[in-house]
Amino acid sequence: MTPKLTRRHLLGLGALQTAAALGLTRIGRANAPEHGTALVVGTGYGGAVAALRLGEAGIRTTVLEMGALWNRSGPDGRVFCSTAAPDHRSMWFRTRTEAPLATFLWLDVVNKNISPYPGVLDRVRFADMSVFVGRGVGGGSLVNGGMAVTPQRAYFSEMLPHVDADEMYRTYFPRANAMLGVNSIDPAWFETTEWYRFSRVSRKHAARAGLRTTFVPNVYDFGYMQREAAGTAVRSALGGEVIYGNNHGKRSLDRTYLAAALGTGNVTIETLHRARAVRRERDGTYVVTADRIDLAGKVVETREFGCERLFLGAGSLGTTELLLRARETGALPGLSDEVGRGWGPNGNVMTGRANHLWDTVGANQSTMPVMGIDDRDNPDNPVFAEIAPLPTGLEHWVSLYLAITRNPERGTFRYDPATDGVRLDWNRAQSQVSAASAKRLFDRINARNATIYRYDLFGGNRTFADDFTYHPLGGCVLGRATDDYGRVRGAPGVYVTDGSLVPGSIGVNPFVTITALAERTMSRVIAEDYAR
Ligand code: FAE
Repeated sequence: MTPKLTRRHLLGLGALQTAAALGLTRIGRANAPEHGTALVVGTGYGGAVAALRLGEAGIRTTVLEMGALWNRSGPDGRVFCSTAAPDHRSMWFRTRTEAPLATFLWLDVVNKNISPYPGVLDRVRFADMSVFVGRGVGGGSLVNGGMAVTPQRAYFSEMLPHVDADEMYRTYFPRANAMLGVNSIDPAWFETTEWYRFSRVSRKHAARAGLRTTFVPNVYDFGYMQREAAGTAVRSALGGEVIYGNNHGKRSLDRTYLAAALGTGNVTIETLHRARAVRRERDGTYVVTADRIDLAGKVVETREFGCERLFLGAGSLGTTELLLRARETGALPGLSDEVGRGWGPNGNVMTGRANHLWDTVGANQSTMPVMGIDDRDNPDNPVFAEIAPLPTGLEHWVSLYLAITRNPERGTFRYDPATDGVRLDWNRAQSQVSAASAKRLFDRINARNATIYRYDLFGGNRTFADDFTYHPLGGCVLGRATDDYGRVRGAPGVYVTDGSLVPGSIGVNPFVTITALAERTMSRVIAEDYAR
C-alpha cells in the first residue's frame, strides 16, 4: 500500500522543510497559542495518530517532543549518519555508541566514540534490562526496522480481551496499515537478489527443521529499494542505514501521520522539549511543565503548557514515567495503582548461528528484514523469529535473528524520589524465560543443519542476548491503568495512546498494533468526549 500524498501531507512536509531550513524548534503555525486545546506528548506512533486526528477535528493541538527534527542535512549532505560510521547524530547524548551487537569476532569494532548531541537512538539502561528507543520527530519510526506486522487475532484477543477484535481487524488494523504506507517485497525479486541471500539461507535451514517461514511487510518503499539495487537511487537500506536513521526509502512518521497532522494547520510541534511534570488545575484543565534543551543538552528554558485534554504518546517508558511521577509526587494522586505495572520486553531475544563455509549469507545485505520463522502455532513453544541482517560488507557466515517469544513474565516501574526518575523491577530470571524459548527453536535448527551458535556477538561469550529490547510494552495497560479506550483512570481528560497500553507482549513487532489501537482510541474520544 503506497500512502496517498494528500494536499495535507504536502502542506505538512512543507512546514517540516521550512522549520529545518530555518533551524526552528517550533514546527507549524507561528501564531499557535501556548494554551492549545489539546496537548500531545511525544511524536512516535501513539502521539502522531493523536496529533493527526485532533488536528483534523479542528482542535488546536501542541505536540511536545524531546528529540530533534530530522530533516536538515549535515556537512556531509546527509540527515542521518550511517551505522558503519556513526557520529554525534547516532545516539542521544553519548560519548560512545551503544549498539545492540557489542562485538564482532570478539573484537570491539562495532562501537565508536562520538560527541554528545541529541542523536536519534537512545538506550535506556535499567538494572537487568536495557531498552532501545527512537528520539526525534517520528519517535521509533526513525530508527526501527520498519517491519509492519498485524498480530495473530487469537493472541491479540488473549492479550487484550476487552477490545472488540472484529472491529480492530475490520477497521483499525487496515486503517493503520494504509496510513503507515505498508508494502511488501516482490517475491520474484526476493528470490533472485543478492541483498536477501541471508534470508533465503535462513529459510532453507528452517525448512530442514520442519519450520515455516513467512514474508513480513514493511514501511520501507520496496520500489525504492529495487532502484537502489539497480543503481538508479541513492542507497539507504542497501547502504547499511537503519538504527541511526534512513536517509531515503523509509516511510517514517514525519512523512506520513505527522506531515498530515501539520497539514491540517491546527498542529504545532515543539521539538527539544522534554515534558517533566503534569498537574491538574482547579478548573479541571492540565498543565505540563517541559524543559527546553539546546543541542548540548543544557536546559535553556522551562515552560508551562496548559490544555483541556492531554494525550500521552511518550512511549512505554516516557508515558509511564510521567504518570508515575505525577502519582507519587501527589500531583495526580487519584491515578490507579496499575500505573507502572504490566511491563514486558515483548519476549525479545537476539541470537546468531554460524553457518557452514558453503552456506554464504552474502557480503551485501539489505537492512530491512522481510522474513520471519513462523512457529507461532506451536502450542509447546510459540515463537516468531525475524531473520535479521548483519550488513558488514563482508561475508561472515552469520545468521542473525530477533526472536519474539511469548514470555508471560511482567516487570514493574517504581518512582525513585532520590533521582526523580523510575526504576524497573525486572530480573535476569525473567529474561531467561525468553532465552529458553528461543533456544528450543534454534537448537532444533542447529541440530538439523549441524550448525552451532555464534559466541562472539553479544559480549561474555553469550549466545543469546536477552538483556535488551526493541519492543518495550506496557506500564499503563489498557483496561487497567486506563479504561478500555485509553482514558486514564483518576485523571479525566488525560489519555494514553502509545505502547504503554499493550500488556508486555503482542507476539510480533508492535508498531502496527500501537497505531491501530491509537486510531481506535482517537475515533472514540473525538466522537464521544469532544461532543460533550
Ligand atoms: P515511540 O515511538 O517510542 O515514541 C515516543 C516519543 O516520545 C519519542 O519520540 C520520544 O523522544 C518522545 N518522548 C519520550 N518521553 C518524552 C518526554 N518526557 N517529553 C517529550 N517527548 C518525550 O512510542 N517495531 C516494529 O513494529 N517493527 C520493527 O521493525 C521495529 N524495529 C525496531 C528497531 C529498533 C532499533 C527499535 C528501537 C525499535 C523497533 N521497533 C519496531 C519498535 C517500535 O519502534 C516501537 O514499538 C514504537 O516506536 C513505539 O511507539 P510509541 O508510540 O509507543
